[in-house]
Amino acid sequence: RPLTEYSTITVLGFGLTGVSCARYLLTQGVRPVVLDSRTNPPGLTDAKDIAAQCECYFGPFQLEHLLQSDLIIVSPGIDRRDANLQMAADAGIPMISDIELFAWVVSIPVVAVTGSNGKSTVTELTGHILRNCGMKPAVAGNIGVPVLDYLTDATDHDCFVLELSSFQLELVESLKLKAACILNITADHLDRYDDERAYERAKHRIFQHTSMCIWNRDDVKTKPVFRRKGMTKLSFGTSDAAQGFGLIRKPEGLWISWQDKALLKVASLPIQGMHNVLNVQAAMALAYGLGVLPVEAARGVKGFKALPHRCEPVFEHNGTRWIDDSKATNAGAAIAAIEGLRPTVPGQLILIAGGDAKGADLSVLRPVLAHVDVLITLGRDGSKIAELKPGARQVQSLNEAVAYAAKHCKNDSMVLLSPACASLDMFANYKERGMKFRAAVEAYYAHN
Ligand code: UMA
Ligand code: ADP
Repeated sequence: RPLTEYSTITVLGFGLTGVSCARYLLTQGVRPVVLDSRTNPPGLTDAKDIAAQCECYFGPFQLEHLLQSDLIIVSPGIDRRDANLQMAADAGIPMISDIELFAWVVSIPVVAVTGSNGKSTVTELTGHILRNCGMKPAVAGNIGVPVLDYLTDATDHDCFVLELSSFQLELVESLKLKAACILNITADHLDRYDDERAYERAKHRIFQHTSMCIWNRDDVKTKPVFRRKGMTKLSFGTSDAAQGFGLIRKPEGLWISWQDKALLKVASLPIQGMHNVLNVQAAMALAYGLGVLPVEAARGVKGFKALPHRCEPVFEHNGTRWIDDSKATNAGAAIAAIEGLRPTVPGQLILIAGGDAKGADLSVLRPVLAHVDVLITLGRDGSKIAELKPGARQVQSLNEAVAYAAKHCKNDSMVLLSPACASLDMFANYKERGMKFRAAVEAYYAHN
């Protein structure tokens, strides 16, 4: 149904997604109604020109505005369990995400990745591989560039690589993907889901209409649960595998394999840790879904740089490395960082963790905390992590955490900020947390 045939399209939320939806609809000759439950949403400052062309209502959602709509485009940050949204859904008003709207109009091949951790790394790495193999990918989605922005800009691309969150996938019905990957599923966002199964189901929606379903043999929760005509499955993991991507040991070390043949030496990878080995396999698998042979993709990995705030070295003093892993916003990410980095630290491993746990059970951290020498916690749920290790130090600020860590590190130690929690209780976002960490370390050593 052409968009102009809807009488009222409502855009819910006026952040990055809402602004991109409104902008796109305006280019299609549709003047949307825009609602945001905050009186001064980000779009009002960042996209005044768009706001001026829409019918806007800011402040708590009014049911009458929702019921007047015949299509509602919901931003991912808005919980669909909101009572007004439930009533609109009960009234039969269709609700979609910006990704679904994109699916209605996109005309070039699309691949996508979801998972609890590693999505941004795999999305960027897939884009990097494809560019090195002569393609022109548009890299978009949860990574920070709304997908519709690429449809309004006159840009020259031959495929899309999308990072999709569970929130975006909840409201996707018809997205056809050449290949899609679920990297891993560990508990996250339990403040938005009734239970872990609901979160898993949202992730599995990525396989609905996918030609090549890519999953992780080390995490059975990622395995596609149904069969469909024309669908193929491809796996990756740390085991040796006759099909798909795996790992094989040679006298000179570990290699990533493809169909049992050594393809790429792990020691030559530009990103470290076993979690990143899996990320490289997943990115090569997605590129394969677009026709890039693994042997070409392996060459294309070269030159990729770790993204900021993901196990990023930010300072070194007397042989002690300070690592910013602020993007570790759930326990699974922090576990991967600790397990991946511990073998590289001859001295003490000092961990700074804590923040907003988003309702997650943090006790899953207990086994890896045994490999941490000094634990420093902060933030709303810091005490829940401190309880898991005798002798943990609870502090009030990042500056205090840095000063305590600096006093306790000896030569060849590592101080790792890998919070296992979201940042929103103390910072604007994980980027601000990471930048303030780096600034605090630099300031400490400038004065001591
Ligand atoms: N809003 C309401 N009521 C609410 C909640 C939000 O009106 O109850 C409004 C806010 O006032 C704000 C707007 O909705 O004006 C914000 O919308 P949003 O929270 O959906 O965020 P966007 O700015 O549209 O950014 C979203 C993603 N944000 C979330 O999913 C929370 C961005 O992912 C994504 O990059 C962007 O779309 C482009 O696709 C961020 C994220 O934190 C990075 N994602 C989560 C994660 O990675 O864990 C899922
Ligand atoms: P996402 O976009 O899913 O949040 P990122 O690539 O931004 O993923 O990485 C977030 C955090 O997750 C990083 O701090 C990193 O330590 C951890 N991580 C990255 N890849 C993986 C993986 N494959 N498995 C577990 N943890 C990972």
